[in-house]
Amino acid sequence: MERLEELKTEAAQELEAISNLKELEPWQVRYLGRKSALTQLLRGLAALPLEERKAVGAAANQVKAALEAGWKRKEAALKEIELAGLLGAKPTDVTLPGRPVSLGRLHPTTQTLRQICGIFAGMGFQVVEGPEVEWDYYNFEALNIPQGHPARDMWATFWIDVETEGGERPMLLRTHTSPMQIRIMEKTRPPVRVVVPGKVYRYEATDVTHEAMFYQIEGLAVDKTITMADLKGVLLEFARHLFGQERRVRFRCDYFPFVEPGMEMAIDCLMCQGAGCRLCGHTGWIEILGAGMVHPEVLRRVDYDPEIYTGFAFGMGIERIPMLRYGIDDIRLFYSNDLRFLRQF
Ligand code: FA5
Repeated sequence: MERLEELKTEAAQELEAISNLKELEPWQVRYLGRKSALTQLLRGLAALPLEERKAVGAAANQVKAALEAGWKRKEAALKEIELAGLLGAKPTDVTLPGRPVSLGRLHPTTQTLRQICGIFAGMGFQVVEGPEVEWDYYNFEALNIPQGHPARDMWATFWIDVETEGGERPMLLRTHTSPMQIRIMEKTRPPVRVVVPGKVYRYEATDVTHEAMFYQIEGLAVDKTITMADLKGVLLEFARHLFGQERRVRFRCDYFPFVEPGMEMAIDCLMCQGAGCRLCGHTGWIEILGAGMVHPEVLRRVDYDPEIYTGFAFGMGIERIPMLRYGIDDIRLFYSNDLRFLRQF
């Protein structure tokens, strides 16, 4: 009991002398911590006879409660002093305006891609992505464009240096998203209905409508009864969703080795509504994509029987769409990271 009294007085005196929060912590450890004299004393209680144990235990708990209360009071007082010190040293002007937080934006290409994927998702297409570094096999060979085929010249290619015994160059940066047609069909059985957004690369001099890196989105549908009418219906629906319900579309023959027949789709000019202006080169029409029915040779390559299955595919450049919508006259603005351009979207 005496030791308890002593402890209480000693602790109170020391607490009194403490003048900042830093010194308070060791005090707490010394008098209330797991190794403190008080804790030891409470542990030693078990050795006492029952009557004494009760009395000493109660007294010890009272001392403990008193020390804890003292500690809390001291802590609150010290915190107040510290805060007052801070406020006094550096007055805060609460009337100052807040610092502006600048908001980021999605790149116009990202916005367009998301919107396009959304439209096709609404028609039941799955969104899939694929590699930008591709094999010659997928980018050309399996798409019915063998070595030496003149159509290879349609896609100026960045080749990748890899050593092979025969001296061929089997790797490249994909020149279009069409290689994903093969990769998807190799892995799945019909019905297939996918769109593939992604970056593609062309070894070309850039100008106002051509970049060396740009985005495309590929579409592919294969099933038992797919016809050209399905292709036209899907693309018309797409064009009206994206460019407005009053849009008209035009299909004309075009050549791509992996489709038969092949075609290009144009929409009537957004600026002149088809009358003819600078934007559409006075034709009234603007081409936006290439498409066609999947070539039987391509289907055979992935082990789809062309007597049973038919399909359509299309591929379109993405940047040209916001260019049309917002009257952007140079594609190179998209990836030159000029914030004055990007902040407008
Ligand atoms: C193709 O790339 C074919 N894979 C499209 C296709 C897919 C046809 C499926 C049939 C079936 P093309 O090379 O025309 O086709 O490119 C398609 C679109 O990409 C063009 O209409 C154009 O919008 C865009 N494009 C082409 N070259 C560039 C370039 N250098 N910079 C920006 N956009 C380009």
